[in-house]
Amino acid sequence: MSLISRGFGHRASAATPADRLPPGQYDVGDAFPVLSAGPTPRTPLAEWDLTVQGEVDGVRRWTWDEFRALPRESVSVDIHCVTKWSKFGTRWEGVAVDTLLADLPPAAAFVLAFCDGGYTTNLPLADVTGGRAWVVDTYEGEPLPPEHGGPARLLVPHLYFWKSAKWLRGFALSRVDEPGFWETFGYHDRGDPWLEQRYSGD
Ligand SMILES: Nc1nc2c(c(=O)[nH]1)N[C@H]1C(S)=C(S)[C@@H](COP(=O)(O)O)O[C@H]1N2
Ligand SMILES: [Mo]
Repeated sequence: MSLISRGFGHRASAATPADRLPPGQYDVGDAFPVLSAGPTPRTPLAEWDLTVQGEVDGVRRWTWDEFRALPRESVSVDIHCVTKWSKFGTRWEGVAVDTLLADLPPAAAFVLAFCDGGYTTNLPLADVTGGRAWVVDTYEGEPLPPEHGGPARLLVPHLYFWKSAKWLRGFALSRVDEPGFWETFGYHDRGDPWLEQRYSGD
């Protein structure tokens, strides 16, 4: 039960913060907390690449310049961290995951996102396709800062923010769902903030 009646928010506009805050979350306002399980990696762009591998024919690979030349999208989205902060209207630019996974054989149902530094997170293919996930390199019009995942991170705003892997280096496609870093430590396999899927069993 919320202390603010849902009706109150409807006076000003159709989409108010009261409507946009998933259960158990609070609005962090202008702050943008940094949550990293380890040190911030600093891979030079000349050594950076993004790959799609696993159950695909060969490996798809983009250098930084090739990645930057792909069709780009701008998105403004709300993000929700499992530690209960939410941030409204964050603006990002990057490449839709649909673009990276276009024309793949449809055998694989899951992806494991992998990163510099060793972090991983698992997602159903359906959660990173259909215009719902991006690999972003720009935040609020500026290059994505290293502490927030620069040069490039995954952005999957409809799931808790631990699924938005920082320092992304690629996707491993698989027929089987293999838990990533936090999922191995008891976080929920999918992490839908509207269903409060914080921990395994929620
Ligand atoms: N590579 C990597 N990605 C990561 C993490 C991490 O520790 N390493 N932390 C995750 C968690 S738990 C959250 S809440 C968000 C935090 O992103 P931010 O630091 O930009 O707020 O990144 C996610 N992606
Ligand atoms: Mo998190």
